[in-house]
Amino acid sequence: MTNFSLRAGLIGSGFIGPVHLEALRRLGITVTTLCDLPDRAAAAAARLGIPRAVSDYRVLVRSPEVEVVHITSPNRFHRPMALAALRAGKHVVCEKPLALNSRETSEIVAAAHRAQTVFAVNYNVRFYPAVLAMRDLVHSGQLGDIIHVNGSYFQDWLFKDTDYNWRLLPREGGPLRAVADIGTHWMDTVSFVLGSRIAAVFAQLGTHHRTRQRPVGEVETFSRGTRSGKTVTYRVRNEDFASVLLRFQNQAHGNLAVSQVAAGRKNSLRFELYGSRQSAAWDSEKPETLWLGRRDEANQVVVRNSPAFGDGARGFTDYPAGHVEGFPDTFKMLFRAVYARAMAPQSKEPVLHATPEDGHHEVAVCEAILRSHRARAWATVRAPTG
Ligand code: SOE
Repeated sequence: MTNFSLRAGLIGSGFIGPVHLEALRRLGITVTTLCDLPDRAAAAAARLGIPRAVSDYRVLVRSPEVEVVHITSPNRFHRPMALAALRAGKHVVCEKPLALNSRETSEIVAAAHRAQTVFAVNYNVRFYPAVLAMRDLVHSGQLGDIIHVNGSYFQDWLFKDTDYNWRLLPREGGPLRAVADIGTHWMDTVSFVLGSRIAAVFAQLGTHHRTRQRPVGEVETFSRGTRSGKTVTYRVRNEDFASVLLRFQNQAHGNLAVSQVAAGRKNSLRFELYGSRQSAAWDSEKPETLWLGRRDEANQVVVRNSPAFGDGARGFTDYPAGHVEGFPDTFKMLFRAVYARAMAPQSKEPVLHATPEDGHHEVAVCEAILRSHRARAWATVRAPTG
């Protein structure tokens, strides 16, 4: 195991902050400082066993005890926090989507170039061994040319009109919700696997609950309860579900369905690649297996670390086959790659984590999706495509 001497600071202790913390601890990385709102920082730090609590992110990013800043706050804070961390010369791991719009994300891209530190957008799905294996199947030509891609990202934690979280408010999360929150995971993952970004989209957005009940007080992602039990009715201004047709730069065609009101689907990201030689499919709720489809031979379901799984995930799995690796392990693998890069900046290892440019591109795709929905027409993604 690598001995990482770099220390982390964590901004945000909601649903995803503790996931970062746990993965960092599994890697032996010390988290010295937690930043959260003044009324929760000290209690959250005590609960999570983090020695120092602050309520001003500028204090955290300037701290000499923090070399890597993890931003796990609501989306609207990503820009100022990322820019402050970069100005302080820190490495950054920022939650997705990178910021509220492509004007903000392009500022982050420019600042990251100036800072020359490591900056990762936390698209963790890239680091499932099966996703890395799929990528290898594509790049080695085993699937042939990719003709089309099909898939979905479905959840049900916003199924009821009483389900509530900051993501439902455009000023906190941005103009799109389901697409930005989970659709971008799918789009980033598939672009990563194909080695090709999304060039154009045709989208239709839908809102099942036109009004919802907002609790008085805050509610964390995936949690059910409200603190006071009291609610107020409010009008919903972003989508519960979406259907998107996609054209990738390599001309592959895609169709994606996104929903946060799909009863029974807890956190299911699924994609199927149909190539000119064979097909491959994966579902994040069955993370350890890949389906391989053939026209003239038997199809296969292959298990991680078995021969037919291939070599694509080498270095990114720690346990033998049958010892399931899943969601928390993807964070561990992503952070291991980030901290290794930060400690060896001259390394020639390929960069597998999402870069600021990738994060910028995903936000530009979201903007194209909104334009397409409004115009009822194909929309081109307006972002540098490098
Ligand atoms: C909520 O929809 C959420 O926590 C996302 O924000 C995460 O990125 C995803 O991994 C699980 O669902």
